[in-house]
Amino acid sequence: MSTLIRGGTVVNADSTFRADVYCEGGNIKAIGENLDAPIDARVVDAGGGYVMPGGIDPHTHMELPFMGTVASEDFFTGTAAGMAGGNTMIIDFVIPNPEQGLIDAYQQWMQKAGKAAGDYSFHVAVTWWSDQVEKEMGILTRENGVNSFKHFMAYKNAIMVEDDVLMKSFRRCLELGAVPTVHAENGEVVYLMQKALLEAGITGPEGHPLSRPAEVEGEAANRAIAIAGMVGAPLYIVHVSCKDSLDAIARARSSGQRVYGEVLAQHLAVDDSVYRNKEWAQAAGHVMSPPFRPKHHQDALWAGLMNGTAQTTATDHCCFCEPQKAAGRDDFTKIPNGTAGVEDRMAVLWSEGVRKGRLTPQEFVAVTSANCAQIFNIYPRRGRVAVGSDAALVVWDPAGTRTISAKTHHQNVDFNVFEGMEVTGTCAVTVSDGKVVWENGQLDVEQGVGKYIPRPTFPVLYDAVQKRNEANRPRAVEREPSRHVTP
Ligand code: URQ
Ligand code: ZN
Ligand code: ZN
Repeated sequence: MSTLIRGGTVVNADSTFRADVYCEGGNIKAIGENLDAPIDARVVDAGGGYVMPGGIDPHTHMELPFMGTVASEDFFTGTAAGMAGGNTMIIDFVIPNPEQGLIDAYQQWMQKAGKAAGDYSFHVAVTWWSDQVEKEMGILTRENGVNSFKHFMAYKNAIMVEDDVLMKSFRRCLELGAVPTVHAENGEVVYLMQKALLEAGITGPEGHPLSRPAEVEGEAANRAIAIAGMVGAPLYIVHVSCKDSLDAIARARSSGQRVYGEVLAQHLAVDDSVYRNKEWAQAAGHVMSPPFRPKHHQDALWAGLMNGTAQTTATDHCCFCEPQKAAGRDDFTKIPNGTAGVEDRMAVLWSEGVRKGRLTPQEFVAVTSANCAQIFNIYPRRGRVAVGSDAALVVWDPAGTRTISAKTHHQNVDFNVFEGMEVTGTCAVTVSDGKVVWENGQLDVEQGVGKYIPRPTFPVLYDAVQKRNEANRPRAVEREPSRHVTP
């Protein structure tokens, strides 16, 4: 299988140049002007569009069992929908039940992902702590290509972990050369605020954002940053939704602490007015955590992406159809949390980012693909159009337009938070593993051809950090033996 993408302009995070791109056997074999190709090569006319690295969505939850139900998107439909929007890899989450072995859960999720049409990798969540967890984190990094471990500071009485587990697990991540990541919301405070709101008779979706204001996220972000700083481990904060968390990240980064921020496309484009919609299903359809925020937080998030406080964009694609959301008809705390986005992230980032002068095309590549590949150590295999890199590419039509709708999207869910949004900037062609899987508005995908992408650990950086920790380790003061004689 060989594919020649002709007549495009290559855009990487650090360069833009006119060139054809020739792919063979799943890799990029040649990049240059007026390339020839074998007679049987598939020739794609880029039509002057941008040839960019395929998007990497570092935060999805396909088929997630959660809040008494299972997310409606599976690994086949979810990776396919992503490729319709230019996303050629997801990093999903293995989320063990408390007391469930991490390796047992990893095998469960690998089995589910076997149907994927597009490529995938996994963060593994630490939802409890024991010697077994500590041991299995090591096995997963050494044998299964896992280099990131997730910690939920929210969802009390479910998958939330306390500060002691954060400290132990962050230490273990440092030892292993793995990146600890957190869902930063103070789960104890959320739990109390939920109870108070229900007791006050607020049972509708408008209660959801009231139970988890920005302060709840900012406090947890600060706490996770402080613990990671004491351990000397890097930290990646997922779905940063507010200025409070961004400010915490900016403070940490300005002091030289290695903290990364991820921003969801949804939080960049939708604000908290959606929860005041009189139609219950419309308000409930937007219930996700962290919740949509007052508009000024969107400006802060865009500023964070533009000034480098936040490095990646994602979607936290976690879908529940209206009948599933209805579980919380009389109690907002029972509305399964999550929204869709894997198909629309890149168009929203281009339309709201590049077209409105917030991001350059190169910065678009950085925040949709290259930065994620670097943070999770698969660059330049992914995140770059280069000879030797994977043939996971998009041909982007900067002038293309479409209206986002659940009626036309490829995601397996009956709701879309971007409903009715007219975007400029569309994915014209997607190439995955060197094969054209999206062109002329048609998917050409196959169940099970998606590949697991292992992610190596970071030994060099971590060894240096551990040496620095050792040098700075507090030591007991040498004192003269005490002279007083005990009576
Ligand atoms: O918290 C998450 O990331 C998962 C459970 C998806 N749900 C959500 O509301 N973000
Ligand atoms: Zn989360
Ligand atoms: Zn999530």
